[in-house]
Amino acid sequence: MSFETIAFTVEAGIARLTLNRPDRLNSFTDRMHEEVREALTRVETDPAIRVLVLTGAGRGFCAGQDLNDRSVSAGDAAPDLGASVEKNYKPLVLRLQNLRVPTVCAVNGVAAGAGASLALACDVVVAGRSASFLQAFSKIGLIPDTGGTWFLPQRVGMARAMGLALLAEKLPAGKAAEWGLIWQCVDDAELAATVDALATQFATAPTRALVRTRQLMRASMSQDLAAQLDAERDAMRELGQSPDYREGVAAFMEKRVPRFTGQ
Ligand code: T3D
Repeated sequence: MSFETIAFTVEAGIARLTLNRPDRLNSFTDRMHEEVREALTRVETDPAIRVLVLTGAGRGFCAGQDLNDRSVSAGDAAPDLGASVEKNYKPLVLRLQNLRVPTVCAVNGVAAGAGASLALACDVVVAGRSASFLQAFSKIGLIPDTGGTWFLPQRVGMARAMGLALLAEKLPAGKAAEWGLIWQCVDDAELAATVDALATQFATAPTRALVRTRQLMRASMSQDLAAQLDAERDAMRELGQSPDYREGVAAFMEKRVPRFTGQ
């Protein structure tokens, strides 16, 4: 696969997708959306892939939509942003949330606009200390899209979500971790090694169990305890028949490291 706006590699079960337009802080063009879609299709269809790592090239993670592509000159017709969201940003979030493998986001710098929401759509988010999260939307007359209005209140509570969205102030990575917006903030020099260790752990983990866990956690946002207990029962029934469960129990009994296949 050869790409212009992203880098994509697969090695030892780890797919790495790097947004690669550093001069524009990796903001999204239509081309980048197309290439990300293609990479996600590979992740969805290659059974050897056990984890996806998402990051950005250069000093930023992603600054959301490339505003150069949004002509606002007098006399120009207004862009249909709803069409753009429907075609690009909404499917991107849904695909990540439903991906057949766990996702890790390495936030290497500023994550702004849809770029911030994109990071939050991943299962585990680790940020370098110099990174920040910016709900830039209110500065240009928009709302936090790409799931921003869903992720923020759930993670940090309504008061903080509202302040972040309405004031559009940068939230430093350390505070983002303190507030529970992300999993972890590490020193910049440790980001790559921390994410590599996580990716390696996930690449040898019981993938189906991790993905079912993600589904159940998300389902808990919209159903009561009884329904959640039913869903847990169903997942346990399904996973109890999986090769990885057998292997996990066998390895425990034999006091050895399990060799999970992701099945
Ligand atoms: O439109 C649709 O399809 C609907 C969906 C929309 C989703 C969205 O994401 S809307 C929100 C779009 N994003 C923003 O509003 C963020 C805009 N960027 C910024 O506010 C700042 O760049 C940052 C706070 C992210 C970083 O600031 P700073 O000072 O570290 O860097 P900078 O100098 O502003 O940016 C560096 C370069 O990247 C600069 O180019 P230059 O001057 O060196 O040639 C800047 O123009 C460019 N850049 C940054 N963000 C964008 C961008 N170029 C195009 N689009 C961007 N979003």
